[in-house]
Amino acid sequence: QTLALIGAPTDIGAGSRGASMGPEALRVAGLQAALENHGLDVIDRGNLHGPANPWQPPSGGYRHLPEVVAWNQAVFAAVLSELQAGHLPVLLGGDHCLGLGSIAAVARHCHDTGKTLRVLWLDAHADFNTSGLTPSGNLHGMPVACLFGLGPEPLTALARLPDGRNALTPAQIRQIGIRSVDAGEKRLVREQGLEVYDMRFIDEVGMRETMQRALAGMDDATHLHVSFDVDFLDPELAPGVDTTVPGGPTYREAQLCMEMIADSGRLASLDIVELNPALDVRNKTARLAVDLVESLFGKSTLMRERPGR
Ligand code: DIR
Ligand code: MN
Ligand code: MN
Ligand code: MN
Repeated sequence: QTLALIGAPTDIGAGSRGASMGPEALRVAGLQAALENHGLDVIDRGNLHGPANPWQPPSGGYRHLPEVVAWNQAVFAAVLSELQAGHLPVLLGGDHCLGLGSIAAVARHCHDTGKTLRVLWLDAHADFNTSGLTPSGNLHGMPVACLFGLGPEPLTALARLPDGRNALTPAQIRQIGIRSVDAGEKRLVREQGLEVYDMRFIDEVGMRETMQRALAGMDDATHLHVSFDVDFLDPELAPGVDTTVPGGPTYREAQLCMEMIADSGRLASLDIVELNPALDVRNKTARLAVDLVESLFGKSTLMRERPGR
């Protein structure tokens, strides 16, 4: 398996500056060497380019929409080209607005190759706002809605498949670790029937049962995409993010989550987003992200049998 690291150094969709330094912080934390030590082939494609952050207030409900579109077009092209080359793309964000371009490319590839897409959205937030619902105008709070066709035309167009369907339907995504959903966003999540394993759910049934449910029903034709917003993690462990929300998964819960995804054997693309080195402490959040991504690619304490699928 060959992994392709794609840096997207921007904070264009976020509410604070700094996620633009995410790709470099992950490199400094040794992402490539960690994965290579684990026997994977890793190519670092360097960074994509896009417009600078003009740091303007929202207009028409969206902040920096033209710039967000440009960055997502670049991400879409880069991710699709790695998939077409048979590589496993790893998007190094950048803020989570880029999940739109990344998953739109994955959905396009699945459409072209007859695969079934399953997305795991690891996040403190549902990222399901629209221009009418958003309290901030920040597009990093809207990528899931855009993938469902709810959003500004240039972004929903990027996420539209050649047959006219949207990139994602509610049945294809599972959200895990959610603990901050805005008032209007809550109603839309309910209305659209999103499958959300929020922190209350994880408290009640545990991470093991949560992941068994989130990963259920996959088969050989499944392309599993993980969109890992680093604010998924408890902020005591991972302070280097823009919007910390207390009460996230512990270190052990996060490890189990990643290990169970690895055991599924289906992981085929990944986003690592929202890491903000300007808010981090001696790069510890980046190092934790690298540690967890190693588990996501199969690192485990012992030589274990992979559970039957
Ligand atoms: C909030 C914060 N729900 C918003 N969102 C995110 O502005 O839409 N923070 N995604 O990471
Ligand atoms: Mn190759
Ligand atoms: Mn997010
Ligand atoms: Mn988040």
